Amino acid sequence: IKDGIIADLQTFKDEVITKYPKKVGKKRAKSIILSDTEQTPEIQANVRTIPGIITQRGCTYAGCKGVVLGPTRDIVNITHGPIGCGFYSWLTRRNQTKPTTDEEANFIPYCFSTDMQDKNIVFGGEDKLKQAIREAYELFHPKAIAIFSTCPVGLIGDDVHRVARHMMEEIGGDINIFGFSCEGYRGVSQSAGHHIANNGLFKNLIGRDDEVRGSLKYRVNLLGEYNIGGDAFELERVFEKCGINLVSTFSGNSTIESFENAHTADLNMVMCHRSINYVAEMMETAFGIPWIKVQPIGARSTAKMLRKIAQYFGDQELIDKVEEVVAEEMAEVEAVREKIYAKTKGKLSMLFVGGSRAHHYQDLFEELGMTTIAAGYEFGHRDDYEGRRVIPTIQIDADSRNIEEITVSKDATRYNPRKTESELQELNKELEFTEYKGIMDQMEKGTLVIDDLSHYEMEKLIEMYHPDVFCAGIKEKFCVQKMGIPLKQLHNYDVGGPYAGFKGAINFYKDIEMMVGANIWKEIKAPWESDAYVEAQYAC
Ligand code: CFM
Ligand code: HCA
Repeated sequence: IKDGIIADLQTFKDEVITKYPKKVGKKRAKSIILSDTEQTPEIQANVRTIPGIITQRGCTYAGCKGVVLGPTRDIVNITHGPIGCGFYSWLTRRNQTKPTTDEEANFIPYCFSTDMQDKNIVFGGEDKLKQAIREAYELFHPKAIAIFSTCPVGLIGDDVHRVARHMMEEIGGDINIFGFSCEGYRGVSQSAGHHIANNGLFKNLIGRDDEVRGSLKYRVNLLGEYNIGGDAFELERVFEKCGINLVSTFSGNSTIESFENAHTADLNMVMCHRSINYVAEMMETAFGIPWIKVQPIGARSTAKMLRKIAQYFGDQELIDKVEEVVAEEMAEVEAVREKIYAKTKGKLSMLFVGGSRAHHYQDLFEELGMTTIAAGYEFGHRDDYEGRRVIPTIQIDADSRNIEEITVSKDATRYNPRKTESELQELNKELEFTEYKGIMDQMEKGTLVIDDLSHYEMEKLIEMYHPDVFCAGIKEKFCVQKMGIPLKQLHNYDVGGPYAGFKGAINFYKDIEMMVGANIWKEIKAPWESDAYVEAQYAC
C-alpha cells in the first residue's frame, strides 16, 4: 500500500497546481517537491504567502514574544498593543516552567498588555506603555521587563526602545528594560521574530554575568528547546543522570540568570536550529563557543546526542556514564516499543509543523515503523529542507550589542578548552558533529515535501491519501478530524507530553498507538455529508 501511495504522490502535485490560477500554480509548484535523498532538489521557502491563500503561518510578534522570550519565567513580558495579541499568546503554547524555590518569580501565568484603545492609536501609546511599566514594577519588582511591539505600534511610530531607556532611568537601580521591534507584519512569518528575539537576547542578556556556578565539568547550553509539555524537564533529568552540566536552555524553563551566564559553557547544542541559530553563531563569534546540532526527539536520537556530548569532551568517565545511562533507558524504551510496534508498523503519517518539528518527529515515527509520506514546514528556510549545504548568511545586526566590547569576555574560555571547527570535524563522522541534515535528507524518495502548506492543499492531501495520522496545530485540528483522520498537535501536544528524551519517546509511542488504533474515526460523517443537514441549515 505504502509504495503504491508514494508512487502516486506526483498526482497530488499535478492536481493541486492545475486548480490554482496559472500564476499562483506556477509559484506554488516551486514549494511542492518530491523528495530525493540522492540528489536533493531545491525548494522555494521563506517567501511571502500568496495573498488569498489560507496559510497556517503565524506572525513576527508570535515568533519573538511567544516563542523565544515567552518561556523565561522571571521577565515581565509586556505586549504593547490591542488586547487580542496578548490574549491569544497567553499560555496557549504550553511552555512549562518550574521555579526552584517558592519565592522565585514566575510571571508565565500572567498576561501583561497595554490594551491599546482607539485613542492610543490616534494620539500615541507611549504614555500608556510607561504607565504599564510603572504598574508592573510596583506590583512585581521584576529584575527585567521586556516590551513587545504589535502591528499598530510600528504603524503609529511609538518608540518602545526610547520608552525602555526612559523607564530604566526613572525606576533606577539595576532593573533591565528592553524593547523588541517585532511588529507582526515584519518579515513573512514568525521566523523574522526569532531573529529579532535572538538579537535582543544577545544584546541585553547573554554574557553579563561571568560567575561560574556549579561544576566546571561538561558545561553545555541547549539552544532551541522550549519546554513544551515538559520536554525540558525530561532532558534536564537525562543530563543530570549523565553528570552533564546544563548551564542554560534557550529558553525552556529558563531564567534571566541562566542567559546572563550562558557564555560560561563550553559547548552549545542546537536543537531547533530554525529559531535560535543566530544566538549560536553570535556566541561562537563573541565567546568562541562552538555549536553542534542535536536532536533529542526520538529515543535513538537522544542516545546519539548524549554520545556526541561525551565524545566532544572525550573523557572516558563521561563516555562510560553515558553508555550506562543509554543502556538503562533504552531497555525501558524498547520494552514499550516492542509491544506497540506491531500495531503501528506500516501506518502512514503526514507532518506539517513550524520550522523543525515536521522533521524531528519523523524519528519517532520511524521508531514506530511508520512512514511519513508528506511533510513540510510553515516557515522553514531552505537549509531546514536541504541541510547545511545551503549556508545560511547570518549577520550580527548593527543594532545588536557591540561585538568588540563582548569579545573581551572571550576570557570565558579559561574554564575549559573549547574545540575548534577543524577539531570538531575530526570527531567521528558517524555522529555528524558539524553537519546537520534537512528534512529532505531523511524522507523516502518520492514522498512529498511542501512548504507553507495551504488549507486547500491540506484538504486535498487528506482526501486523496487518508493518512493514519495528520500532525499539525490548532488551526488544522478540527477541520482534519471532521474529515475522519486523527490529528496530533505537534505544537502543544494537545494535553500530552513530554515527548523529548527517553521517557518522552515512551509517551509518544503510547499516544500514537491510541490514535492510529482507534476505529472511531472511520465512523465520522461530517455534518455536511448529510443532505438533510445542509437543507435544514440553508432553508429559510
Ligand atoms: Fe522551533 Fe519550536 Fe518549531 Fe518554532 Fe513554533 Fe513551537 Fe513549532 Mo509552534 S521554536 S520552529 S516557532 S521547534 S511554537 S516550540 S511548535 S511552530 S515546529
Ligand atoms: C505560534 C505558536 C504556535 C501555534 C500553534 C498552532 C505554537 O506560531 O504563534 O497553530 O497550533 O506552537 O503554540 O506555533
